[in-house]
Amino acid sequence: MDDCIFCKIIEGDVPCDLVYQDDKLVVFRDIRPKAKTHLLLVPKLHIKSLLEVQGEHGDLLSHMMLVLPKIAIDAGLKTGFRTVINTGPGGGQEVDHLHLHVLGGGLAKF
Ligand code: DGP
Repeated sequence: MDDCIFCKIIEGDVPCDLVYQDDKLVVFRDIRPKAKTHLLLVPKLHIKSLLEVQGEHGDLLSHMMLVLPKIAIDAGLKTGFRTVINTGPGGGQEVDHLHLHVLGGGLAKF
């Protein structure tokens, strides 16, 4: 997607603080962190949001969930972390490329 900032990051056209990548996803630090540690786990495949997820994406979503705790632990979040997926305008999604926020350190309860 030409106008997608996360696709540009995945392509290497926009710099990021990369934490992890494999053939299916990238993880980098959020440019506007909401916690001491704030990572974005982003599939390389451009899926707009959870509203566009199809059955064919099952393996990818499963991979994201399986990689997530390993990434969080490697980032120092050994006692736990928060995951957030904003979806659509009603969910406060700003970047229209599916991504999972991983937050830890200094979190308020909600
Ligand atoms: P969301 O509201 O769930 O769509 O969150 C999008 C997040 O993406 C937001 O916390 C800020 C972050 N973000 C936006 N543009 C960039 C960027 O160019 N680089 C990085 N690292 N993060 C970005």
